[in-house]
Amino acid sequence: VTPYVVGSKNPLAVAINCAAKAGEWIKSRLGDIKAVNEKFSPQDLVTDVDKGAEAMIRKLILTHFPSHDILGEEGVAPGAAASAAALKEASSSEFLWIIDPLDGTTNFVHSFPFFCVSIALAFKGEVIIGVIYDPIRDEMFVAEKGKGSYMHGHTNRVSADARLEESIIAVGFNPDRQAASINLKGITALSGKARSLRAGGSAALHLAYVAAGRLGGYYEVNLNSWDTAAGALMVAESGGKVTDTTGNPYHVGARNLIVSNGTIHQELLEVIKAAGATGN
Ligand code: 2AM
Ligand code: CA
Ligand code: CA
Ligand code: CA
Repeated sequence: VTPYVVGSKNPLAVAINCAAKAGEWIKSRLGDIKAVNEKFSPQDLVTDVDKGAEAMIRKLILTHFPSHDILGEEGVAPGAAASAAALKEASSSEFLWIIDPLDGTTNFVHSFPFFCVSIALAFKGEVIIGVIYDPIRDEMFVAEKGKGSYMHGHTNRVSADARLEESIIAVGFNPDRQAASINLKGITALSGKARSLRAGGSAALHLAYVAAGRLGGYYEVNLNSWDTAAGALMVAESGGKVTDTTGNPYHVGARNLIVSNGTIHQELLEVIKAAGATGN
């Protein structure tokens, strides 16, 4: 018996249902945003759709699991980082849902079709379920600890790229100014080494794409747990590797990540270290 199945309620079904419902609603609001606000800067936006999607997901989760805790991006003070300490504080029960109702808000605001809903469930601090839904392509990426990673019935496997020079690596243009300059150093170093780089603007979707073998890896500093929790499990369950930028194993409080198919992981770590772009 899996420890997280409470009575007849299945948290994976709830996670998928939440992601599908929120995703469909987000898609219906594309080009119909009522309010766009800047959190700290013109690079850091929040809309009524981010808030509405989070409210929808919270309500659905609590209907099924009233005793569970929920950490969502729009439920914390703007700029508050989901550090390991903050996560511990947010979680008084054994179950903590970690949600990003809309990852890729800037894309959504500009009708650039690359954004997703990310929902993870952690049990005693360890992520056991991860769901990432792209409503534009109707792609539902699902991972369960120890049981694999799937997309619409297909098992996800990371890419077979043998070397960094055969890989497409995703990177991020983080809205935080200090983080952006560190990321740029990493990006510069990677640009000569990888086959090509992509910056899609959604951390969670980058992780799902590494899990699905569409990207060889992903590097970004200054992420939050709601960006990474679902996707990190997904990459691991697809046979890939997720560490912090210095090579330590992933945990939900990790802010600076290197993610890969496993084979090219050491190469990525070395490039980022040599560039002084670990962010640590
Ligand atoms: P968001 O769309 O949920 O805000 C873009 O490079 C990525 O950075 C997105 O996943 C985006 O998530 C995230 N992001 C946006 N603002 C951020 C911030 N202030 N700090 C860290 N990450 C952020
Ligand atoms: Ca945001
Ligand atoms: Ca995010
Ligand atoms: Ca978000």
